Amino acid sequence: MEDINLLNYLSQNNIEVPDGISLSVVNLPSDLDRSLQIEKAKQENRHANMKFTFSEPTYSGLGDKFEWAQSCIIVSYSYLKQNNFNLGYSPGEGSIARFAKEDYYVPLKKFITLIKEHFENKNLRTAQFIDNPKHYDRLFFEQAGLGWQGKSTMMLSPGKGPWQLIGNIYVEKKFKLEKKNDYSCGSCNLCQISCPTGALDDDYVLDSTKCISYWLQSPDIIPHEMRERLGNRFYGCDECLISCPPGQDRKINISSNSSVDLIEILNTESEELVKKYNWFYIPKRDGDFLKRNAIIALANNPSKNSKDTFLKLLNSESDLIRFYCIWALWKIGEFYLLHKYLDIENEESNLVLNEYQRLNEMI
Ligand code: B12
Ligand code: SF4
Ligand code: SF4
Repeated sequence: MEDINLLNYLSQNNIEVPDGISLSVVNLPSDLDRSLQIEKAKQENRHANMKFTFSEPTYSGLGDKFEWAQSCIIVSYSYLKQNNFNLGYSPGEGSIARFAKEDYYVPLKKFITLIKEHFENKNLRTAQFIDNPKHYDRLFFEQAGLGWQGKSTMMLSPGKGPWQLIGNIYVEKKFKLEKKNDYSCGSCNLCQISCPTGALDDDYVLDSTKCISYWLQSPDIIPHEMRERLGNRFYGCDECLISCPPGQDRKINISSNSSVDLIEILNTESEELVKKYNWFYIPKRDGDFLKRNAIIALANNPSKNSKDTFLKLLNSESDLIRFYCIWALWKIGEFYLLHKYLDIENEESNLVLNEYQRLNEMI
């Protein structure tokens, strides 16, 4: 029987493609393998010790994972059309990158599950991967004709730009392939110029040790120079996406409420924060790391109540919170208050004491 086009197949089987979802397919075996590049990023420590796909590059980067799989369907969800840009922040406001404003993986998972159930009902094998450490999700995107990998390392599509999340499902069925267009960034380098930290200085390569998005989800101590560069970002970073021309056909709304109240976050219990932002990647599922992000963001974009908030948090039981509050008070020029408010004599944490001494020597 002749292979059928994927979209026609879905339509014949009454599977409707929801708004925002794009999909295409590659037939397998593909000979596609990104293991070496992922391993290289690891060797050069550009992976910043992250686990994810770096744990086992020879598997995560491999296209031909299953001998039974005849194709892989690549599904992308374009999340920005339900969103607005927010270019202006008031004092005390933090930002959340657009991909995390809500759990945009839900529509992607729902559609991929629908496809999975369809094939399984026909006794055909499937394997799905959505933001899974065992699969490099960008692997087939270009080959499937959905777009291209940009200098920001983001997968881009005409009209949608980088504002899309990607999932993959391997299936035991072949499809007719679509014509593939030859896209590229050309001489554009706006993402590289826009990146606040130089993390994209080499074309098509990201240095995660310099990436704000990485630091906001890292359990490690954020270096001083990086803390300032985080600006008012509370989770994620969008600079290399906002600057990308293929994704510019979007509504701009300067006064949209796509920001968070940082003091409100700092007044919320850490456990509550983990529940509230349950789709975020939070190290050790410990909400203190979200508070850390909020302290840094508030120090970089202070409001009139910031000082009192930081002073109150000096009584926190968490070393991490006291540690970052010391820096925050230094950043907003109120370090001298620590002599009065921080119980240095009885401070047991070396982390806190070292930070205090280090900043004390700097003023
Ligand atoms: C680890 C990870 C991160 C890390 C590292 C990101 C990175 N670029 O590797 C951090 C925390 C920094 C991160 C940040 C973000 N992430 Co992330 N992340 C992942 C994850 C889990 C693994 C990525 C991975 O394997 N990287 C390994 C490195 C080596 O791959 P790479 O950077 O793509 O490098 C390739 C190129 O350098 C290429 N290459 C080398 N030389 C050359 C030369 C040429 C000419 C070309 C064309 C290519 C090329 O080879 C490498 C391998 O293919 C995936 C989910 C998954 N399971 O795949 C999501 C994923 C990549 N993230 C995603 C998103 C949305 C983001 C953010 C936008 C979130 C935000 N707003 O803050 C940022 C974007 C930062 C950026 N510019 O990439 C999406 C991206 C979707 C898309 N349109 O591409 C993914 C696919 C999740 C998903 N399922 O949708 N992320
Ligand atoms: S997410 Fe931010 S810090 Fe990371 S590469 Fe993009 S612009 Fe640079
Ligand atoms: S900003 Fe320009 S160079 Fe960077 S990914 Fe987008 S099109 Fe490519």
